Amino acid sequence: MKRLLPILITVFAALSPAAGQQRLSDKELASVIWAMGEMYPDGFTISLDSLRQPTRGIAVSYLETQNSFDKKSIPAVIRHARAHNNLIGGWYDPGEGRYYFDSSRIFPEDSLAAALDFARKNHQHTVYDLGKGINIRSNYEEKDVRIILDCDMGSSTDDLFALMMLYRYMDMGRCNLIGVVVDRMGRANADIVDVMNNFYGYPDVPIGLETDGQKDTHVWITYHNLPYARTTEGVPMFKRSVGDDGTYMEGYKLYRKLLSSQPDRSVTIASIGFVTTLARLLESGPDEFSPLSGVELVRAKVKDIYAMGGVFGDAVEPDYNFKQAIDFSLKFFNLLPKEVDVVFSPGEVGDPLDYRPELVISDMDWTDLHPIKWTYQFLNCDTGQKMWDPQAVINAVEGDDFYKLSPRGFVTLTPAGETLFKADPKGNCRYQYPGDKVWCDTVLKYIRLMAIQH
Ligand SMILES: [Ca+2]
Repeated sequence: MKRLLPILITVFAALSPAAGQQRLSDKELASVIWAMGEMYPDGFTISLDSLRQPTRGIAVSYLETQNSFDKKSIPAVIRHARAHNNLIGGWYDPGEGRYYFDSSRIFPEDSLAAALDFARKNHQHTVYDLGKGINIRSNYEEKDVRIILDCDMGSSTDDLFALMMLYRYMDMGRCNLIGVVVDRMGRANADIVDVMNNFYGYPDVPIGLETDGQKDTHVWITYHNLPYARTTEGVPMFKRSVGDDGTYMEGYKLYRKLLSSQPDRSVTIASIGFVTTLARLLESGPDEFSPLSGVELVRAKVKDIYAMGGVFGDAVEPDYNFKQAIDFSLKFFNLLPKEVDVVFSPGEVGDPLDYRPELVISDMDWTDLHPIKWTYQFLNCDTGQKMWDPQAVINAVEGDDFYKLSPRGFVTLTPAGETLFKADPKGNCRYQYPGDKVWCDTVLKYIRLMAIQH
C-alpha cells in the first residue's frame, strides 16, 4: 500500500475533472502513464485528450513506439501519440516479463479487417477489442489457407455462423474459400448458401449439392424458406446468383473439379455436416476433371480435414453426425488415406458456447435485411443451438495452437457410430479438448465480433 498510495494520488489527480480542463505537461503525463502501468497490471488504454480510458473500439499499436518498456521511453511514446491519435496503451507481455507502452490508434468495433490490416503494416501480432476485452491475432505471418466447406446447411444454425466466419476471414485476407459443398439433400439448402455468398460479397464461390446422400435426415430449424423470403411489397429480400432455373453441380463432382485444379497437398476441408459427399468423392473414379480415383485425388491434394464430430475420452457413445448417415460414414473412415490429417471437433467443445438468439439479433442491429437475422427473427432458434460448427472452421484458419489438441492417433468408426481413438505417434488423427471458461468466453466473443462486422 505504501508504494501504491503515491501512484493512486498521481493518477486520480491527473484524471480529476479539473485536470481535464488543463493540458498536463509531458513530464506530468509521463508520471501518469507510468502510474497507470502500475495500477493496471493487465493493460490499459488512455486518451491524452480526455484522460479517460475508451471503452469501445479496436486498439492497435504503432510500429514506431514498440519496444518502449521502461520509464525513460515514455516521453517518446507521448510525443508520438500527440502527433498521431492521442492514445497510449500499456500491456504486459508475460513471455518477456515486461510492461510495454505504445502509441495507439482505435478503429471502430465493426472495422476489424481495417484494424488487422493496420496491425500487419505496423508489424503487430495482435489487436485488442476494448469492449469485449479480447485480443485478436493479426496473423502477421499470413498463411495461404485454401478451404472447401462441406456443410449440412438447412437444419442447425451453426452452419450459418461457420460460413459467416469464413467470409469474414476472407475479408481479413486470412483464407480463400474455394467452394462450398452442401451434403444435406434439397435444392433449398444450396440456395441458402447462394444467399449467404451474395450477402457477404462473395457471389462467385462455387456451390455443389448432394443429390444421392442420406435421406430423411432430421431438421432442427426449418430455415429452408430463407432464400425465397420477400418484403411486404413482394420483392425478394435476398440476392442470389443461381436463379430458380439454374442448377448446382453434383457435390462430389465439384470436389473433383476443385481438387484437380489445386496444388498438391494444399487443400483444407472443413466438414461440418455429414460425410456423405466425402464418401462419394472417395468412391469416385476417373472423370473429365481428373484421371485419378477419388482416393488418389484426396491423397494428392488434401492437406487436412477439420471435422465437426466424434465422441472421445472415457465416454463411448455414438456421434450424432456420423450416426445419422452411418453407411456413408463407415465408407469415409475406411477409404480416407492415412496421409490426410484429421482434427475432430467433438460436440462438447462447442457445448458451452451459447450464442443466445436475442444476442444474435442485437449484434446484427446494423441492418434490417440479414439472412441469419431473418432466421432468428422468424423461426424459433431457442432450441439448444450451440456454436459447434464454427470450431472446425476457426481451427482450420487460426491453426492448431488456437486449440488444445489430443496426441496423435488413429480413429475408427463402429457400425453403431462410435469413434474409437487409439493413440499412436504416427496416427493421422487428433481431436480438440474442451476449453476452460475463459477460453469459451473469448471464442464466443470472437464469433460475436465477426457478426457485427459490415
Ligand atoms: Ca452442421
